[in-house]
Amino acid sequence: MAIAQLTPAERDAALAALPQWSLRTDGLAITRDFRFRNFSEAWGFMSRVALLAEAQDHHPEWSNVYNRVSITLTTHDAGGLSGRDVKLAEAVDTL
Ligand code: HBI
Repeated sequence: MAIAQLTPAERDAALAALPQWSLRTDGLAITRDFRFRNFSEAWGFMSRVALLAEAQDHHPEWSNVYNRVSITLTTHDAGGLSGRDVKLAEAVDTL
């Protein structure tokens, strides 16, 4: 399914509302790094994000090292940032 990329203006507005997230240098994704008290808390967070991703049918690119989780959001079907990335980032920020 073709999904529209955010325009630069839309992208900048979205990022302004997501101060914890950073725009990847290529401008095609947003990223955020998390640090938890231990692996168990990190894994619990990832489990909750996984449920959000399934509910939104939009999935992160992510890595976990012990108590750290790095999340990258981009829309493969759009070849860059879309509203789906913003929506999932907003939901992750509520956890
Ligand atoms: N997740 N990040 C991301 N990007 C996509 O394009 C995407 C997805 N999850 C599911 C999904 N697309 C489906 O709509 C397609 O695989 C059919």
